[in-house]
Amino acid sequence: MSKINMENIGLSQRFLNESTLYEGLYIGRVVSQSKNLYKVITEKGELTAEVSGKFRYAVKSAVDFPAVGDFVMLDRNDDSSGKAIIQHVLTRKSVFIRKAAGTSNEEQVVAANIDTVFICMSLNNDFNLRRVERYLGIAWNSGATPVIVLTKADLCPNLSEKLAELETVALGADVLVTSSLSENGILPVKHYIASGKTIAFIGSSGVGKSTLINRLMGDDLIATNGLRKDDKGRHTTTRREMYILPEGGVVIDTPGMREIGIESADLRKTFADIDELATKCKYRDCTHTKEPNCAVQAAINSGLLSRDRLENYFKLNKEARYEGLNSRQIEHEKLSEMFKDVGGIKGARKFIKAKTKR
Ligand SMILES: Nc1nc2c(ncn2[C@@H]2O[C@H](COP(=O)(O)OP(=O)(O)O)[C@@H](O)[C@H]2O)c(=O)[nH]1
Ligand SMILES: [Mg+2]
Ligand SMILES: [Zn+2]
Repeated sequence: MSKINMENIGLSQRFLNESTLYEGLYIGRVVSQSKNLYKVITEKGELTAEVSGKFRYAVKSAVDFPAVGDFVMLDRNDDSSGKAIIQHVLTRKSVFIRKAAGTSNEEQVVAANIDTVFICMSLNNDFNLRRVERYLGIAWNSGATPVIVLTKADLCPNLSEKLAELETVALGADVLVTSSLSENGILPVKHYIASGKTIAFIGSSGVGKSTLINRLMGDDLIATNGLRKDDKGRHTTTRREMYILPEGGVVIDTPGMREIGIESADLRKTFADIDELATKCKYRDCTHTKEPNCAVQAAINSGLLSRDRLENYFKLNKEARYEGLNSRQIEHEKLSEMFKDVGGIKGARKFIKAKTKR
């Protein structure tokens, strides 16, 4: 008899169909990852797994490795006689990818196969419209539906003011106001929970993601115990985890992201208002900086659009511009950008030589 209702945790016909390609293997869903070890849930329960040597050899980039939320094919569905081996990752229906901002170009899968992304932001000190725009850009691109979840409403004296500000950036996304201090405070979130559905909680550290999930679980599970309510194994070293909700469906908690870089983003949805304004600019290729009869600048002057929002739009577009280039090209682009004042990379080499001679 199966212990776990796999449909409840998101196993749909689409994944089942794909799994039939792999005869003799078992399907499971990754619930946590710690270095090379994965916790995977199968219909028999939870097991520990690692990827096969062949898999490791074949992967082209970090995002190809299994991540939390992935459906994988395993050589067994119970690890009582040793770790299971992950042979394949099934095609993701959605994926939230982050890139460490500024530093390397390494991309990282935050969560896979999610239906809804809760972009969490607290109503006190974390409240930042520019950050919402950044998260929305990535979320729209992930294939999941973003929802803005405002937390700690109990700490906010000017809610209507904050909501009015948020309205100028949320555009197509729902906005929920929550507080984890009371049962009523988390009601808005419950509408999004359903059997078979996966919700990922994204947002800065300290905004109350884990607290909210604990509330939904009806228990203080996080930071003490993982998926299971029994006393086997504490997942203190794992970085993010998936939880099965008592009411059905699953949620994925993620660690706080201090900075989140945009690799590929769907900025058309995030900044649909600016794109709409741009259609009214005199010049088709208007950069909305100093051209005459620029509808975007006009909107700023009339107070319809905030200057900060436009600046963030420029900034995110510039980051996302690297999309589609390989890492060497990206480095080249970045260096050219960095050294454009000293005559590009060639100039930069001379410049650096001259500097080090001194
Ligand atoms: N006042 C208030 N504090 C909260 C609320 N939710 C979480 N906190 C507190 O905020 C801090 C960070 O919460 P945590 O869930 O760990 O945040 P995470 O890093 O996003 O997972 C903790 O001290 C919580 O007790 C809330 O709704 N109201
Ligand atoms: Mg947390
Ligand atoms: Zn313009």
